[in-house]
Amino acid sequence: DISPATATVDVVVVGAGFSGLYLLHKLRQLGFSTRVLEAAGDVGGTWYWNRYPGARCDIPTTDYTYSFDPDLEKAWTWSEKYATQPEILRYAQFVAERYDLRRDIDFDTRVVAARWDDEAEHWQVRTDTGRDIRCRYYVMASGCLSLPKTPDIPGAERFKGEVFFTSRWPHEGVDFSGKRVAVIGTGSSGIQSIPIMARQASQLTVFQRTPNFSIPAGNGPVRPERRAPLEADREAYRREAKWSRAGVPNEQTQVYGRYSPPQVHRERFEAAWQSGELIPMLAVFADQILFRDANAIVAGMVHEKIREVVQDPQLAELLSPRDHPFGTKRPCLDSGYYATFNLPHVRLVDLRRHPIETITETGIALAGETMAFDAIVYATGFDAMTGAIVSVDITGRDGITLKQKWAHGPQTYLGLMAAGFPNLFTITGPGSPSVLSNMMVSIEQHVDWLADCLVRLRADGMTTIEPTETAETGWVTHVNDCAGITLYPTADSWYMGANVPGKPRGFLPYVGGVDAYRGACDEVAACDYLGFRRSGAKGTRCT
Ligand code: NA7
Repeated sequence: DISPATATVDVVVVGAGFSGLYLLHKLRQLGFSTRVLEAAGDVGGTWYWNRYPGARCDIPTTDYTYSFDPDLEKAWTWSEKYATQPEILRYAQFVAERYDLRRDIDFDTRVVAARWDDEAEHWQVRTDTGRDIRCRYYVMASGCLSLPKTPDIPGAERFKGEVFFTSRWPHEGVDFSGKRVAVIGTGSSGIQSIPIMARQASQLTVFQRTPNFSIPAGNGPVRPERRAPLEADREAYRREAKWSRAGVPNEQTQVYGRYSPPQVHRERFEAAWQSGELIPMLAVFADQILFRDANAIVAGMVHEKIREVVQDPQLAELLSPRDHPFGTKRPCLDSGYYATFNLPHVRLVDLRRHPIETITETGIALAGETMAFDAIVYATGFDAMTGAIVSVDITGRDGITLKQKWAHGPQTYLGLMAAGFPNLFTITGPGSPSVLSNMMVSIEQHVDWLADCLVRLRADGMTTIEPTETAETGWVTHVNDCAGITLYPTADSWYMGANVPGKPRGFLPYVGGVDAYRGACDEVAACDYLGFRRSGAKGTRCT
């Protein structure tokens, strides 16, 4: 059932974000014919789609950058501590041009299905353009936060005014001047965009289901103390990042919140707060993600900060997260978020107390109150980590789909491969550190590991690779055990799949750290691909 015009390549990669771009560059250098298929009209992935006002990275630009080519690093200078979406997109385009990547990318091409042919040992990949493609290795580099969640709010389709999704923002022409605007959702996208929309709109109403922790980004030029270690020894800095907990060099503290005095609490918290960075805030104390009492010290001090900014104490309380420990949902970085609620034309609606009854043709109806709006903005998040992967109909050996296999939660070995799906790789897949880390470091680690793996297969005359069920079960158990000793599973977060109705509950990324994870992946490769079955003309090898 494949069209006669089918092309055949060594590797098909889905997605031309930072994973797909680096993978294409690397595989090309190694002599693998590679085709990248991308649904968008150009490169950039997340940064192509998420163009909402105020969209920025939440990892500093000193770290959210490729490190694989020192000359590339020299050729690009970021303008700020946290880059804006347009600048990050320009960087992706710069990389694509520098390595002449676009000629091997099919844009406006969505992969709809992929089927493993066990006899021919290849994947048949079907796209929505009618052009199909055949490959030996098939890589999902489709991003962790790329499939928007459909707004599960009654009446959403009835609204006649303007509708926007932060995750699918129009390329130009949005102006809220003089308009009554509703924003639903207070995750990172809402928190970044609300202060800017408030500057334009005549009325801004924020519909909050769960308050989130947010830290002032303190954006501006890169601080000298952040630039110094990088400039002194770039290579050493990058090496440290690769072997750090979260992909950004940071002190690994031994200070326990529960065993240290209030003065130490205050000093350490203030230092992290002033850094305006997530990773120091997540590491104020060694035990903050393990024990509620230690976590409450950090959470309590953030609550204080909110009260210092928000003039109305009741409003400050509504904006203060009480339902989840600090860090169990990804905290946000903001520029003036809490202060926005002091403005007279900005209103907060607490959906826990006043749920939406329905969206109407002209606005939003709560019990006892109907509000009229010119525009509704959905900042309602994504089907994270697994959504984009299983949205493609991927059929492995024996006709089982990945969606079926993952019906009760994703099963992977190292977040890289799944038993029953030979030669299918997931970049930053579930069961790898991915969203708990600096994505750039995790992307490079996966791409490098995968490239080495393909080189080894080629050198050994092997044509297939697949994890054993035992290795996969062991890894899944380890991922769950690690999450189980932390507070993460107590939150209704997208890390837990809890934001998508019907999605199985389970901790999706690997919490053991970028350093431990890299060590495990390296060791697996060094031990002759421990836990994998490989086969080729000369037979099968299973270690
Ligand atoms: P998030 O962080 O998933 O935030 C989505 C927000 O939308 C969150 O406040 C949700 O409340 C809210 N939401 C979702 N569905 C609804 C409905 N049906 N009704 C009301 N409110 C709703 O997505 P973002 O795009 O902001 O950020 C994703 C990541 O991108 C972020 O963590 C950074 O890493 C970058 P909830 O908390 O589920 O109650």
